[in-house]
Amino acid sequence: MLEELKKPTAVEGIKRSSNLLRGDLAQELANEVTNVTSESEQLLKFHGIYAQDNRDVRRERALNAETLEYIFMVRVVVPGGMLTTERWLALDRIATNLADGTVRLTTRQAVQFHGVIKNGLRPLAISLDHELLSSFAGCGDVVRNVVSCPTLQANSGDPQLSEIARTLSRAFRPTTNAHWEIFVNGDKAVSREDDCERPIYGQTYLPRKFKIAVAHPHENCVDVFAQDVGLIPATHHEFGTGFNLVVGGGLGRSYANRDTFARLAEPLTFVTSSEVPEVIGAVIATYRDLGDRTDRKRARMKYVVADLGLKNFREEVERRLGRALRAPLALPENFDASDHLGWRTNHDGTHEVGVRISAGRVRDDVNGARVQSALRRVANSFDVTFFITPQQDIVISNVATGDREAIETILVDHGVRMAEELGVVERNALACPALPTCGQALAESERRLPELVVNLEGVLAKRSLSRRPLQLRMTGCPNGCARPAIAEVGVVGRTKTTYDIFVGGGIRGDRLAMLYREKVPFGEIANVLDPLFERWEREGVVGEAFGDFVSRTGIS
Ligand code: SRM
Ligand code: SF4
Repeated sequence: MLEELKKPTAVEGIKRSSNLLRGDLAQELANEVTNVTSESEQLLKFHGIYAQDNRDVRRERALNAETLEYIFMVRVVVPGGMLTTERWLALDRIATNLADGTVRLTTRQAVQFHGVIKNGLRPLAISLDHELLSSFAGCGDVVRNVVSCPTLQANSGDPQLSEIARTLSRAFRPTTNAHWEIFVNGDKAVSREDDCERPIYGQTYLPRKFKIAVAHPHENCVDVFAQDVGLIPATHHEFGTGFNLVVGGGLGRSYANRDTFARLAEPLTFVTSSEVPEVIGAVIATYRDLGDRTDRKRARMKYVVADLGLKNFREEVERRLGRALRAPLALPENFDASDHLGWRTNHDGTHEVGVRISAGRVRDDVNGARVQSALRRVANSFDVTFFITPQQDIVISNVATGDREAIETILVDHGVRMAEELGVVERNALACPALPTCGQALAESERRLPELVVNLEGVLAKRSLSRRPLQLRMTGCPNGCARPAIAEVGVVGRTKTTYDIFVGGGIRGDRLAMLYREKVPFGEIANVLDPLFERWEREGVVGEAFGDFVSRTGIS
């Protein structure tokens, strides 16, 4: 029995026999059926593609004995969230021509298309390739989109720092030609014998996904402690500039498996800039060798670090690196988090403006802001750079002084509200996509975020708290894609109509939130939180954030 439990998962077998991520994908993409086999579903993930179905019509179709409405989600890799205007316009066109019309910005600065049909997958990959973009390695058991603070990239004045997301992305991108053969240039599908993969991945890649983020030295907008590996710029008195490297973070949990938990990353070592790829490589190799390939729910690196303990994990990394790691430096004391919204002036005299995108969904609302048209107009008219933020928003950067007013006019004319007009909860609210696309969603998230924001702002307004920022993060299940486990208020789908409420995290991202109430109906969430707001109003010290207050005083 024990032996049986210890067998590698089916996904391990699929990877091993896939011929470096090819499997039967080419044949399946060419056939008439609208979905793919479950084996191909697993391989598609490595190509940045998720097989989904429209859950809004599941029941109706089942009642009519019809097949599911199969659709695909495609996640485009955008290291550091940086996009030229040409690329932005290409993504916008692809959304219109091949997906559901919306561009979905993710909490890891990537872009997702929803509602793509199977026949659209190759045209979509070809369109991306024209812009030197790709969905390859957007998902799957590999290093995912590397996240980096937009300010670090636009404003550090240090080319190594501003390019680090792209440097790391290149360093750990899988090298198999499978994606280009199958999706982009089908004619070359004969060359597979010559193909090879990075030794760090081999034939079975990593046990699961692997996430890297690079923070600003003073702004933790990337949630650096929620990552498998986080880098925080620091200067060593002896070795000069480099990074504190933290390991073992991750936020996903499963209700079905009590042995799963959210965990914050811990400081492992100080590395100089030139050592970064090598040391992260040794960390990944450690995870590749020691990660649990028998249970995908417990296969993330955070469990290796938690099970071994940091000291033993460190020794494993050192063994693979072939030398001792330095001690980490002290973490920054004044770590805060910018939401990047509103105008600011960069060191080089250019300007940038952060624009809030509700739940990262770029589209024109019928009765609201026409943000998609506004961004299209800006991208067509000005020589600027776009950064997607880890808060699902957009920063229009590199704005010349002479263009600032015209850009603001375009935004305002399209009904886009500027930072100072946003509500206190609205401004810092995140939500995952959940229904109708996500197969794992237990409850609504993105679609009900606006209502929840209004409810919470209403309750705060009844008190004298209507000007106090509150960070809200909502997800449709405990996988935690909008990082609710470290939020001031985390609302996590539990059943179709109820949510678990977590409180006490905060914008510094260095504290896990506590479970406050379970199975709360959606309509009662704001009222259930109100007694805590009442105490915050009455007992909080001046300027104390809600999460800090709850963490200091506890919950009951
Ligand atoms: Fe996520 C799975 C969406 C960031 C933890 N995530 C999924 C899937 C692919 C559902 C699935 O497996 O079938 C979701 C696609 C839904 C859809 O319809 O689009 C999904 N995750 C997202 C995005 C789009 C949320 C968003 O609102 O932006 C984010 C895309 C990131 C990207 O561009 O790569 C996203 N996911 C995260 C984060 C936050 C982060 O990385 O900073 C987390 C928590 C951090 C972590 O990894 O621990 C996260 N997603 C998960 C998990 C839990 C993993 C685990 O450790 O168990 C799953 C489930 C899984 O992998 O099986 C998951
Ligand atoms: Fe889906 Fe759950 Fe992630 Fe939301 S948190 S996108 S419901 S997996």
